Amino acid sequence: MSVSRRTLLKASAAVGLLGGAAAPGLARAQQAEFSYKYANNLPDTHPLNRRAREMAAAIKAETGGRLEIRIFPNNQLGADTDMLNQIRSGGVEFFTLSGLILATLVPAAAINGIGFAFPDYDTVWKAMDGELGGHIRGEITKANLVVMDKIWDNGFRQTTSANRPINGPDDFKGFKIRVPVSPLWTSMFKAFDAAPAAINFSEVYSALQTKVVEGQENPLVLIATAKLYEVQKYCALTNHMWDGFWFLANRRAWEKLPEDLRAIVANTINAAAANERADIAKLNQTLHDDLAAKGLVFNQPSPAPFRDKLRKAGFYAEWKAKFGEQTWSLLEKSAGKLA
Ligand code: X2X
Repeated sequence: MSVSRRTLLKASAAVGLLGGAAAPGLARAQQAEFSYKYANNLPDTHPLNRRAREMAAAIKAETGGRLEIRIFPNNQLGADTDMLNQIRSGGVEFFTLSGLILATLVPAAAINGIGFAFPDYDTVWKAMDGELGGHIRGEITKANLVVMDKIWDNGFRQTTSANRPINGPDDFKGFKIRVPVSPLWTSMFKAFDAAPAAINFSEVYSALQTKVVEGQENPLVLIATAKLYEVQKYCALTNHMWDGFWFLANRRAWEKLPEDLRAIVANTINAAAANERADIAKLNQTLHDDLAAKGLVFNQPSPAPFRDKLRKAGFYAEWKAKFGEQTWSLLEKSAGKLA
């Protein structure tokens, strides 16, 4: 029997098993030696997903079709806290997650979210591509996850609200604000005397629409791509923290890949991260005007009163003790003295 005839017979047997309708899936399974899932919580139109699609295509091409990465954006496979379980168990092979949410498993990964730590992007990238990021990745590795070198940008976070603008820390008093599911976030908004509610991103639009909460905080790129401006009126440019996404892999799935494939995957993912950072930098130049045109009312409060409020509430002292001397001093080394 010729090879092509044998292959054909095998293929038709498999089609029979799958009921015939799965022919495209079959072609894919035959083609790729490894078919891995990459899940994330962001809209399809966010630069992270645009660059991820490009990245997956490049990996497929450069591995000669041996590794296929299927992308599941927009919480299709569950909310962040579910996906964190899946990346640990191997239910998904790749996942991008905010360090602050990952902190439920790897406490040090929340360090970049300390309020008002970073004055600008230059300081962020020096820290996250340097010693501070290296330290965090070491802790993630100890928790038995694989992490790529370059963190992807989420951004400096801004505060939106439905009924009134946030001009200073006093406006946070009693403010019902959605925060991601993460102890640091809840702690910070409690220090502002706000009323934070921990809600996964998958539920944010509807929580704002149904007024379960009055406001939320996220970078402008997400306020735009997740269309949060449709259910919010005001946007205070609070820049209260910088947040990014670590590109994680399940360890067993990663170690199944031959070393030459791993090198291609890591290089391609890290290159995509660099492009995604540049996309967001570019978008940040126009998003203020774009969102204002869509009806969002902007204000730019001074950061000093917010920082003072956190200091007086004991926020910095509390988290310095929680993170410990090593992690905290690496933050201060790159971003300046805090507490
Ligand atoms: O949940 C959020 O607000 C988001 C999308 O910014 C994060 O993933 C932390």
